[in-house]
Amino acid sequence: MSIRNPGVIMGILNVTPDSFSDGGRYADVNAAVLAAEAMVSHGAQIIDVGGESTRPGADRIPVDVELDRVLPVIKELVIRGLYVSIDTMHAQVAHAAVDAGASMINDVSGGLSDPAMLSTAAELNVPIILMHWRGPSKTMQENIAFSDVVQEVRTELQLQAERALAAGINKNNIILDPGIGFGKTFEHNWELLRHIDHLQSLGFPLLVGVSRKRFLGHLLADSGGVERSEQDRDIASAVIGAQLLQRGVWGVRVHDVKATSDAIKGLNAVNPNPAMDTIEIFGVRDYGYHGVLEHERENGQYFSIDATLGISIAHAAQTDDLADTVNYAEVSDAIRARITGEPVDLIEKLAESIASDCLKFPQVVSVNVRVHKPDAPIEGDFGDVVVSRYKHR
Ligand code: PMM
Repeated sequence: MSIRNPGVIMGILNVTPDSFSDGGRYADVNAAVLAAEAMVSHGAQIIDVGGESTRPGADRIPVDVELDRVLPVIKELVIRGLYVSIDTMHAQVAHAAVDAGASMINDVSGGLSDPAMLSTAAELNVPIILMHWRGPSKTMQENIAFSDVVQEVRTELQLQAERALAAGINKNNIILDPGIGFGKTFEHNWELLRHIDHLQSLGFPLLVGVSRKRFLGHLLADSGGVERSEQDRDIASAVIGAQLLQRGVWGVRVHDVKATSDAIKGLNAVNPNPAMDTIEIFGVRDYGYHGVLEHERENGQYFSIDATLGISIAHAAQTDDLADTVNYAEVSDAIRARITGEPVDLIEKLAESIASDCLKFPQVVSVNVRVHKPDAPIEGDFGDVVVSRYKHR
């Protein structure tokens, strides 16, 4: 798991008796482990373990209670090789969780609740999610005041990231989150989701959590105005999550991993070319021995490749760091290696192999490869023959 790779599904594992939507379900360790394994089998790359409820109105709990809830579960998940994040506002819990094998910290207060959180994350040198937060769950839905929610959340997230950097956290370890449902009205949540690109332009990976939140209950209310129950909000959660991923957010935090994975697959199938940034490499040319005819195999010919890589360049555009994008020289080397490598009969097969190689670059989400064979054995006057192959993750 690298935080440079987008398209992450984070599965929620709340081990709290009173959590917002699944509280009490995973009270025993075995049930929690089974639920986590099922989420991973459905496509979750991260399991987010939380021991303190953050639902509106929730009271804080002591550190020792939180530790008793999360540590036994984290240990079991880590033994099974799962990538675990600890959802906590307590630096002490974050520390103990990472000592127990957790790989990431998720702080819904963005480091504002516990003054030791940012320095702890810096010392532990693990990725940290900094969520937009203006105050504790107990009172967060009182006195909500934004005049321009998108701009204000953006500015405050930037400030949170700057504080994290000042505390010594590596910039490559920072993930931001708009904090959907935290101190925001339903309309604020929708505004943030509609303008998610504006938050992405901060140049940090963005995690978004809409799953089962109350604004969806309100959206899906029945004709009498009765809100849809929490457990019955998964379809809307999955569709919104999939669309956010297609728009290039780094990750989504969800309860129903299977529904989200299915929604992404469906969306990618009908819309394989979402409006996204691209890097295009044209005319990578070399000599190869592919073809069905004997003379093609013996004498060889030139092949020329174009590749359009679908990739979000927002992060690299801000950081100016080659590590945040694709090194096109390396892509072109990989393409050349295929042209000059093991001969195959069909350029369809060559296109397929090159497309698969391009998708091995972690930031590449989709690729369109065009294989040109200008010297193909075609009678008469002709210019070129081209086979094009599209593939996505
Ligand atoms: N939401 C909840 C809890 N933790 N963490 C992040 N980073 N982002 C969120 O949106 C978020 C969170 C509340 O939902 P839950 O009670 O269902 O976990």
